[in-house]
Amino acid sequence: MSEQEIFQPFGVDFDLAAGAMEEPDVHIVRKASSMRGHYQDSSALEELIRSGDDPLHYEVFEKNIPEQYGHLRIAVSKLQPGTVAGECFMTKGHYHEVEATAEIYLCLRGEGLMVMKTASGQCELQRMAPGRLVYVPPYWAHRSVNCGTEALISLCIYPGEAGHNYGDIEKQGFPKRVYKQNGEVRILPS
Ligand code: M6P
Ligand code: ZN
Repeated sequence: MSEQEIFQPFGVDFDLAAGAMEEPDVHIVRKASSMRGHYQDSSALEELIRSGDDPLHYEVFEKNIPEQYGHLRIAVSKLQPGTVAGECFMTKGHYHEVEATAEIYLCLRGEGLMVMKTASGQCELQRMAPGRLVYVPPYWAHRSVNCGTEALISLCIYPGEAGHNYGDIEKQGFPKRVYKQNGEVRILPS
């Protein structure tokens, strides 16, 4: 490999208390209307989109790192608190296109759950809280859910070649859903 083709080292600053990546290169915004098909109660989601003027759901801040084998992608995910007919706000969730790739989520702020499933029907949940890291192994689809009252913010690191595969999730979702009623978190079916 010639000197020109070698990717140059760089540093990224984080405000760990705020859970913010300084100077991200990419800012992805998902509003409530991006979540159609994902919540149990689709009319409650439509109502939120209408009455709440399509509120912000979650954001992803990333550095420009090649989506290639050997690299590591760096992202911060920031998921707003709230519920849709009692179901906690969540990300869409995805498998990796290259299924045999893992991901780590280091939670910086908020409280939540990482819901994970395999194509063969296993489903596991892991608690997310500041200072706790969740390891998402290869082959597990993953979705984060905000069970708290402030934004759920995590630093995510995954292989450059991993990619995102939403196919089966848009049709089938995950086997378990997370609700919050009168301040109490419930996972259904229990
Ligand atoms: C994490 C990373 C991102 C991903 C984001 C949102 O920050 O895994 O690559 O885009 O979560 O998740 P989703 O793509 O499922 O909406
Ligand atoms: Zn992922």
